[in-house]
Amino acid sequence: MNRAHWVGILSVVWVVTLAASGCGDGSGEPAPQDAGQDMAQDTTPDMGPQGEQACSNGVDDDEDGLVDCADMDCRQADGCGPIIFGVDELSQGTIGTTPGGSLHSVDALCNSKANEIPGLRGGGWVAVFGNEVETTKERVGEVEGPVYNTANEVVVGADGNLFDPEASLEATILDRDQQAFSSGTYMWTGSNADGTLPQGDAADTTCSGWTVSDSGSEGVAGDASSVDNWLAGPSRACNEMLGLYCLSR
Ligand SMILES: [Ca+2]
Ligand SMILES: [Ca+2]
Repeated sequence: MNRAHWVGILSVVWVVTLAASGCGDGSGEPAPQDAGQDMAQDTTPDMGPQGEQACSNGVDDDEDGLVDCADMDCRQADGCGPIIFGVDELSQGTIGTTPGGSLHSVDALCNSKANEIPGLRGGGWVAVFGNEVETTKERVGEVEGPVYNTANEVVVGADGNLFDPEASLEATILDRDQQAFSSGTYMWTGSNADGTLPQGDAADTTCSGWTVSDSGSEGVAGDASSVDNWLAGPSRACNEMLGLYCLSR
């Protein structure tokens, strides 16, 4: 076998090896000069992993400038604090439907609304909302900060409490599309700023326990555009279509 034969055989072996590795096109044409370089680049890891890999390691894993809970990737991760959002124009004052009844159907509504937000999951959401059977705070429980809005902005700081009547929110509560509510958008709450039930007749504070939708009755609502009156805003007529705040627990 002469030298020309050996060169021919080695060339065939080289092309077949490249084709088997997925790098050549298998056409028998010589692979481009930079084929080996491209293969090396394909197997080089990206600069950072996809998304924040660990939400409590103090490291910006994906190098996007946002560490742990501050990174949107960590929304709803264990230890990253609850999220609150608002949904407007959901119901007249008849949310409770049953006199003195449970408000769990309202929580189910929050769970279904949360499921519609990309990146969030339903399950464990509660409406920030109360009646004479269960006050808002009894239903929702203690909510220590940090609490985040849907844009992952801190609404209640790490040292704060959602039901602190003296404190303003650090950022407004947003809708499911991370947009602020316009002035004059209200959410039914039936709550004082500290989560307790407002004083007075239920017909004037909770649309009679959230069972009536007449213009002569009223329910306490929060001003969704406000950082101060977001929970305990003005009473609104029970025939208005207002929304709810939903909180992940
Ligand atoms: Ca990050
Ligand atoms: Ca991290």
